[in-house]
Amino acid sequence: MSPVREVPTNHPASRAGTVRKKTDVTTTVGVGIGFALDGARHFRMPVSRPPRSHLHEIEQHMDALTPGELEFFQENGFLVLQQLAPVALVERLGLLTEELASIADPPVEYEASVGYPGAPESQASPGGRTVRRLRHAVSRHPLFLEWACSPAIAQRLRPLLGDQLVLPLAHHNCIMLKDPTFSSDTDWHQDCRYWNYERTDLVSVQLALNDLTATTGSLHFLPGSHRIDFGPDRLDEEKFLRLDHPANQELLASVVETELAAGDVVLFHARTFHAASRNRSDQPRRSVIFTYHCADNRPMPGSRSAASPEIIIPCD
Ligand SMILES: O=C(O)CCC(=O)C(=O)O
Repeated sequence: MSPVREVPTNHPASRAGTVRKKTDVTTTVGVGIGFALDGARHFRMPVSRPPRSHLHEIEQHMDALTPGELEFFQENGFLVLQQLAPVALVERLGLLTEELASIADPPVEYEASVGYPGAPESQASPGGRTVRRLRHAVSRHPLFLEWACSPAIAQRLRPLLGDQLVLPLAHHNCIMLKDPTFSSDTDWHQDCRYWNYERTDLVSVQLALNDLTATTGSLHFLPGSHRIDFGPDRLDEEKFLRLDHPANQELLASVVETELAAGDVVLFHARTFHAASRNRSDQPRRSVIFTYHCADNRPMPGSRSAASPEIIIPCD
């Protein structure tokens, strides 16, 4: 198992991400500077507006979770934080997202690849090249890295996960697009179903870049499901929660639908069952999502979770 180099509290690399590579070589990446994680892959970064730091704005939002918020998350496995991201940052990420969506450099995930309800049947069908996720968000523009490593997020995750946070690049790390014409419903699932860590304790942070509503596509959660052990019979062969299983009925009846405005964030545990509805509006729906774990919760060697570098979040 590879050792993690700890970034001490008050390390001068504060406000910078530190990349943990498979080779155990740890390098510091200045936030605000474009970089390629993989020498073979160079994303076309939008150049119409120069990178501009929003850290001073993010720092104004550095409060930790309140005891009530902490208790809510521990009990329910998700938590909405309204207006966590500064308006200027959200607007800029939104503009970047539109540019990046129009470029749609790989790696991307197409609606047609997931085969979820509502998705085009194949890439040859009408709408078949509709992109659902722009993967590797942090490599597409440094502002996504800046947000992902920001104290606004870290301060809130430390009480949930531990002090030394790590941002895996293998999972989430994507801009989620939901097209008004071609989009899909995501059935009930746990994000940890195909992730491989010593423990399933990861927390994801999804930032709404515009409104995520019942019309544009809302996120639904099954409260407390992160604390339940689900036998394999309660899941289908793709590990979605079975809607027809008697043991799932009470939980399914407890569904909570969230609606997010631009700048709102939802935190959710990797074991929390969640689902999302398709976009039935005439506007694109945009969000960005990252996941985090504690440095002592390592990806399993040889797994997809261990196949990409990870970024050590600087301690404040
Ligand atoms: O549509 C969303 O915002 C979330 C979808 C989701 O849960 C997933 O793709 O894993």
